[in-house]
Amino acid sequence: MYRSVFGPALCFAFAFATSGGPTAPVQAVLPHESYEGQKVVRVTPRNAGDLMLLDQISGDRWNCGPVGKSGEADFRVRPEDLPTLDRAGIQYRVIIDDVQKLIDQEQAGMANPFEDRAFFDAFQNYASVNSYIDTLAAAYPGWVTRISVGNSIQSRDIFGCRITSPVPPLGGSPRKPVVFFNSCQHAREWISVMVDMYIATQLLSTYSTDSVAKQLLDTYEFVFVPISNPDGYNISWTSQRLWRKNARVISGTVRGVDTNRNWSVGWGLNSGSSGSSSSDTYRGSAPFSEPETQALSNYALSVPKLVASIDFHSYSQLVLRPWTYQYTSPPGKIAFDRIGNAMVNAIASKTGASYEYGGPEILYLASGTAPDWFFGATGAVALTIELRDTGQYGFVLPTSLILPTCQDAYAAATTMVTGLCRADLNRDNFVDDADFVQFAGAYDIFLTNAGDFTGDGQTDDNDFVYFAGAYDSFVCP
Ligand code: 0X9
Ligand code: ZN
Repeated sequence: MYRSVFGPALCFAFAFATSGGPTAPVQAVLPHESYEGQKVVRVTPRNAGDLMLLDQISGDRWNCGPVGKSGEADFRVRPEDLPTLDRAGIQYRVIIDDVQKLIDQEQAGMANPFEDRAFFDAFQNYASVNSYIDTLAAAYPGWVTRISVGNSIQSRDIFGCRITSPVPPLGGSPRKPVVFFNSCQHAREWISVMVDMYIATQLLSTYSTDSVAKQLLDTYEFVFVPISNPDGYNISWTSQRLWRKNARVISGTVRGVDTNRNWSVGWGLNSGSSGSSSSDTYRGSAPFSEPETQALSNYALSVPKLVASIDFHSYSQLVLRPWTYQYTSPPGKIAFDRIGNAMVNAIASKTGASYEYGGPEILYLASGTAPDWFFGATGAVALTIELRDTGQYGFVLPTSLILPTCQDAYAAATTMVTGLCRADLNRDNFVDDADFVQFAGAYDIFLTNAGDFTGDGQTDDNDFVYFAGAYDSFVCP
């Protein structure tokens, strides 16, 4: 029986749901891969030549881009490749000595009898997360609605849920403004799935005791898509633990597209992606060539007013603002900075973990990413969060770090949304006359949703009431 954070009803429902839960009848598409003896090395490439050599030798950079944070990059390599690095004079540090050993430890933990184990004590596969959504919906009828945003290449459901409290939206609006949290575009980043479900769970289970959760669920609707790349996730669970991309077949074999290089804003620009299907950052044949990115973006566009989103990844402990495809500052950078810095401070005071906030200069350029599209195409405040750790375990995080990492993410997510300061339309951190001018402009056009605070897709009298209230407070939180 599972121990449950919700009490006996949900505990029963979850145990039941996982005992014979739905499993997609899709066979494994790739041969099993062993990583025995393979290492992850942290290097400081001196130039493009070093990077090319490392890419050639490794074929698996654990943080995928042209330049690593502080000039560093992590690569998975075979032990027999180390002398080549030595000969080339490339300095490196072994940060993981045997990748397969870590994976074996992870598997051993999973194989233990699940007695008295709660959902967040172990990583969960596609079927378990799928059941968990039903469990949440059953435990909180009227608060949680199961959704499907579409299907993957191999026809797996890209499921999720919408969560809000029964408190009605402002001004008779049919729907509250929406916050969108999606995870696991990258298959091997298992912790991101747990984090997505934890935020949903925590908002619901603390609503009656925590004023922040209450305020958030009363004001917004939250949309969670925990597994944005279900085919890749299945590959990572069944045959190749370190698979990153989706399951796109190219020239007869599953090569995969990096869905986080397939979005239309910035697609293919500035060497922040690859045109080669063998690359881990392959951008696909065209923007939105992949059903997964089509489904997510269409869902986001169907929402009358999207206000914020987080795309969860691992690892490196970073909070990243747009743009990811270019170094040029985004409009409203000052508001991003206020929110991002508040988020890393909130994480530090909640769990003690140290995250860094910044733009592409603290990681690398990545073009065609989800957050650049969310920000560029919908205007929502959009961030990437790279979860734990900083390289000791990388993608193969021990189960003991699931809950602490979930707590990092909950602190970050709630701080982001409470800090939105939506009436600060020009995003200069003050709700003042300049915003009023902008609001009045939107109000005149009426149909634009630029000044839509109620979430009904238009700027009208109800929004004016909201704006007037915010105007009194003047400074953003
Ligand atoms: O490369 C990615 O897609 C993300 N990193 S990961 O290691 N999880 O693959 C980061 C993309 C977002 N941001 C920037 N590069 N600025
Ligand atoms: Zn990622």
